[in-house]
Amino acid sequence: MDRISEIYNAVLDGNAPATKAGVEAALGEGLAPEVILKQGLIAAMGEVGRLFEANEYFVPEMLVSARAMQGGLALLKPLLAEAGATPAGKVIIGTVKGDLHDIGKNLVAMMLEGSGFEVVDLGTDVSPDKFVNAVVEHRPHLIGMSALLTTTMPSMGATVKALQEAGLRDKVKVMIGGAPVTVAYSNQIGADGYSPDASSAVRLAKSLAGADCRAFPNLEAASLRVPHAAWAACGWATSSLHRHCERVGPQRGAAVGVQRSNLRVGHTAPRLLRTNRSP
Ligand code: B1M
Repeated sequence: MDRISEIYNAVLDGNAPATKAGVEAALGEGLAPEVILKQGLIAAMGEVGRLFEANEYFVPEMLVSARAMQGGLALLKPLLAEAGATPAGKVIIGTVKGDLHDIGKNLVAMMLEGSGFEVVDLGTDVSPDKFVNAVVEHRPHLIGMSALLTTTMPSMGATVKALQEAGLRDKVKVMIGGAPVTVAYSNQIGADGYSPDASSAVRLAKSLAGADCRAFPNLEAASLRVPHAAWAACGWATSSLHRHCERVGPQRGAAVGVQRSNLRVGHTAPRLLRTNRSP
């Protein structure tokens, strides 16, 4: 088995020592850090996400894989920084004010990191002001907020408002998640998207961070008008779709093979996302 496959399998198995040893050996053999990252760690975390969505992996498996990946990533980070590798995007993430639950947020952060994002984790009990200050300081593509308590969810809305008041709302995308959070709530507070779990959070973050219509390049605007319920069922805030449609405009003839009737079926939309995304 070649070194990259060894690393890939070690992450899939959640085997942290083997992941670390594989990365060390690969570096010793002169493999480029970016190749190890993309073909080993990131590819494996993509597969972990797929297995999670197929109900073959559950939260514990995803956690151990993410931890294994982080061990390997820690070895690569300084080398990637030296080589000036471009991250998929920068995300600021935190659990909102008054809320100390961080297991889900940490998992989302690890999955994002495993997908090539630079993640600034503000921790728990993060106030709207702290999010705003972090946006000023770090200039991220995205803010990710997590809430596990119904009583702390309003802090998500307060943060969106604080971003507006600071004149920063247009400069950063906002995604939210956590057990009590819903797509309806995301729409209500004007967030750009909601995702129900860590693996779909990665997909959402990639699309939002693209900021250039990468999410729906091949869907004609007319199709997008039909399936909002379907997209919403898959965790997309319809407000963000509306904004997106306005930007994209009609892209005629591009929805090759896409049946509008398919779009009414809840989970067809993410598949379209994958198949239609630009490389
Ligand atoms: Co708390 N707690 N807790 N708790 N706790 C819940 C959330 C609760 C549902 C339990 C219950 O009553 N059945 C309940 C909330 C009720 C409600 O508001 N509706 C509750 C309560 C009431 C409380 C306290 C108020 C209890 C008390 O003191 N009286 C208190 C509050 C403290 C505070 O935050 N101020 C409290 C305290 C705690 C502990 C400290 C003991 C501990 C937290 C430890 C920690 O996080 N470090 C804890 C725990 C562990 C839980 C439960 C049991 C598990 C939460 C968890 O980690 N789930 C929880 C009951 C439950 O959920 N069964 C409960 C696993 C995790 C992987 O899932 O966090 O949902 P989750 O994350 C998922 C998705 O939601 C999503 O992806 C993740 C991975 O798939 N996701 C995102 C999460 N964030 C996302 C962000 C995104 C996208 C997706 O984009 C940015």
